[in-house]
Amino acid sequence: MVKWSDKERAIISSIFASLDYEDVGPKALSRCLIVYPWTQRYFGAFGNLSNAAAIMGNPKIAAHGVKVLHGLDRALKNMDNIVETYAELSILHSETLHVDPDNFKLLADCLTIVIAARMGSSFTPDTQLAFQKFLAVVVSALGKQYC
Ligand code: HEG
Repeated sequence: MVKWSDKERAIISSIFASLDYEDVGPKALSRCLIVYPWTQRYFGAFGNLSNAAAIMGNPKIAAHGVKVLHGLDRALKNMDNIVETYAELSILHSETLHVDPDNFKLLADCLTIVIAARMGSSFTPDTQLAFQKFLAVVVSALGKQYC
């Protein structure tokens, strides 16, 4: 089981406490769809994704970005039990949505970049360590029900 130090817990809580879901969620998801265009295949029913501007201005993508970030709240509230917390979401992505689990890491990296850009110099190496550890556990948990 993953161990979290008090410092890591404090850093992760403080990132989420000041998180602007409506800004960061859409930016992270649209960045993922632009930088890794093959991830667009899962969003065929979301309307116009024909270029970067269309993706960034697509309201369905924006709403889904916010939804994904709120999905991370569950991990935040259950940091000592992330695998079980995400069991159902993992099954959904695997068996219903057929999302290649490699894509979880790509979205996590986009989220790190968007948050780092917003936080600027306060995104210290210690902050990055804690946040990427958190996302690595999320990515691993979302991939757990694939086998
Ligand atoms: Mg997923 C649905 C969270 C990565 C594609 N995703 C959802 C939902 C949540 C969620 C909470 C709604 C579930 C429901 O309706 O019950 N997703 C989530 C997280 C992460 C992630 C936390 C990783 C950090 N998702 C992800 C990636 C892709 C993807 C990488 C594809 C590249 N998700 C996807 C699709 C849906 C969801 C296609 C269904 C969207 C819809 O039809 O409304």
